[in-house]
Amino acid sequence: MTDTPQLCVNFDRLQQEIDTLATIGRHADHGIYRMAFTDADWEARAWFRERIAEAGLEVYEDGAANIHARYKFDHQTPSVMMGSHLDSVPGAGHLDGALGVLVALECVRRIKELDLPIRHPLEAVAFTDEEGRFGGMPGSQAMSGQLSPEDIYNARAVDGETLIDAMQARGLNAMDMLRARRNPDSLHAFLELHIEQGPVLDRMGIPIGIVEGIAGVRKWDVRLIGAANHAGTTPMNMRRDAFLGVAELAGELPRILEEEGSANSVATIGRVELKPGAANVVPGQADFIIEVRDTDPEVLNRLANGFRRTLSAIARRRDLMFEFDVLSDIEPVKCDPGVMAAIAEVAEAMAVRAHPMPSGAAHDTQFMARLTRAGMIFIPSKDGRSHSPAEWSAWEDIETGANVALNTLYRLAS
Ligand code: HGY
Ligand code: MN
Ligand code: MN
Repeated sequence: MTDTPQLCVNFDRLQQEIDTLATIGRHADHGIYRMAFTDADWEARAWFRERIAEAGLEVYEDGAANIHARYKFDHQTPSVMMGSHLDSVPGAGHLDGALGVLVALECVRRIKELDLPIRHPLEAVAFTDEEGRFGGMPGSQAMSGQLSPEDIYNARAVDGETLIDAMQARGLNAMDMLRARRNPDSLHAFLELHIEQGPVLDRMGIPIGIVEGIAGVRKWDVRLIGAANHAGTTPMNMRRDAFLGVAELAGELPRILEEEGSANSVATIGRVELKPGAANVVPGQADFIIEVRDTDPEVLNRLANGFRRTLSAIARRRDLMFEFDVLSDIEPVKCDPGVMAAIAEVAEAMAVRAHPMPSGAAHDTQFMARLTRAGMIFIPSKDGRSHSPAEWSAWEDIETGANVALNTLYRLAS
């Protein structure tokens, strides 16, 4: 790397685009609400397409509505692809996904502007629904050929809207997602820059993370069914209270993690809905979503079995029934050693400290890693906050990360 001059992004332009994109879908609580296929997501996509055209890059949208910015794409030479997502969780920060998409665009645009010699075409991509509003990560799943017709039929949001209807409302046919699959030979490598969304780099004071592996996620939608009854007249020992079933399972999480999990394991019940939901009615039904994560597939299986055993014991004891649907089943992946080495060499040549580490968050990279050599660059998240309006990264860390990404992309493409 010492022989190649250090390339730099146009940071003023990148900063301006980050600030502009952050206004799309922002609510009064300062959170971003760009959930997949909502108006805000659609507005952000249109804005992104304009930036691509303005940069003189080719705009391409595949059957899964993944938006590509292409440079020197010739439909035969394998590309180097870089990207992330524009969609967000409700009440998100302004950098999760968005930063990776804008840095990818800036890197491709910069290499074009500088007219640098490259051997591989470049693609900057915004993937569809990385946050899994409809379950999984349909955009990168489709591109990597991990999406089946059944997945598409079953994909629905927690509010019941199906992916098919959401895409139809945007004039898209969800079954076209099956056409987004890329031939592995069409890609040379994949790179994603993302905020860490955890506290490690911030605490260590290190500006760059080199991701070694990405945690897998198992997410279930569970319905615990008991019997609604009068809150005043039903004795405690005659209740089939669905909420107490969820509460007991939540109390068991630490034991299950201790017995079946590893140091990387986490489990979250992020959503509970009680029915009928009145203060003076014993809840007859509790719908909740539980997700578990770990970097080791074996541990994920053990945790899943542990939860299922515990849930069925609680249901039996409390005379409850339970049904569950798998919302996401995303396997953990290892990043490509060659791409990791490229990031490390660039960081060293730039005299920037870099720290190899796992990712507790899921990312499009874990599907792209099944298609081609894939790697991720992390930058620090202030106090490790994310999926919250408190999400923040220092501008100098954003600039350092963008320059490491630009030099890594150039290295991979030339
Ligand atoms: O949930 C995640 O880990 C990612 O933000 N989709
Ligand atoms: Mn996220
Ligand atoms: Mn993300």
